[in-house]
Amino acid sequence: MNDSTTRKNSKSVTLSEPDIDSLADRVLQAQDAATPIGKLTLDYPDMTIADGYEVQKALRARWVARGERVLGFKAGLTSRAKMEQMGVDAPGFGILTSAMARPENSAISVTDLIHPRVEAELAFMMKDELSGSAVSVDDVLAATDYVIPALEIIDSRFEQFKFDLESVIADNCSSARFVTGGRPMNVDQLDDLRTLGVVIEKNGNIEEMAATAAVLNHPANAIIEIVRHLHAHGESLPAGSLILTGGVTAAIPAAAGDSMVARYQHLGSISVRFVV
Ligand code: OOG
Ligand code: MG
Repeated sequence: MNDSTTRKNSKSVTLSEPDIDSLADRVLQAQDAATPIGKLTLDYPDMTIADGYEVQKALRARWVARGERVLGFKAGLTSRAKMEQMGVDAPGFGILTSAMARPENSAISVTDLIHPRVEAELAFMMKDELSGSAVSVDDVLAATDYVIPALEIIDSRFEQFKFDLESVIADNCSSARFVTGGRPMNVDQLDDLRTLGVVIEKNGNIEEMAATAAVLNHPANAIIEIVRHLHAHGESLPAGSLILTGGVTAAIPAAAGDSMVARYQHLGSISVRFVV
């Protein structure tokens, strides 16, 4: 199939501007109507990763035009459990906006979502800007204001939650809602950001558990990847950004009536419940 001679160059944009705009409209419409669509590569089989990011950029422009503020960024598909669950082999990046943020302990309506799933992630709040292609874990930690538990509620716009990397990137990596909570801590208050245990309960039963090293061996590596990604697009990671570094386990489906709690070693717990 895609061997090295036939593999499309993922770095080049191949779609026309009208196609990019119409795909962004298609994804936005699916999101707003909570109605799933086929993955974009069904219609555009030659679409590249770079095309996916162009569609994401057009989607972002539409969100901003209707008043959403960009609060930060998300890395997705950063743990082996997530990659295996979704059948992809590389991380993807997206943006976080004010329309996705929900308070801790809040009731999340499933009526305006298609097939929500919950992920437990370590989130970072940045106090300094990061830029360039050679950022280290120490640079990330020095630029971090605090880390805090997060739950991300993802919701693919694609039928049966099935996609490829090109399509999911165009869909802003399935972003839908997110919650931060528990106990924020400075990184120097924690021995090692790789060895924090996380246990996720659904309706009182433990469903998944992991340590934070599940994310690229160190969740700061997800931020390094985001900074590299931004750098490749001529951007930097601004101070004040919130970053979700990616689910530490496979995502857990949620329906009205479900409650989810993630318990983080040293960082407290965070919960959401789902309603119609
Ligand atoms: C893509 C987004 C994955 C994560 O934390 O890994 C993600 C998906 O699985 O739908 O947000
Ligand atoms: Mg996520």
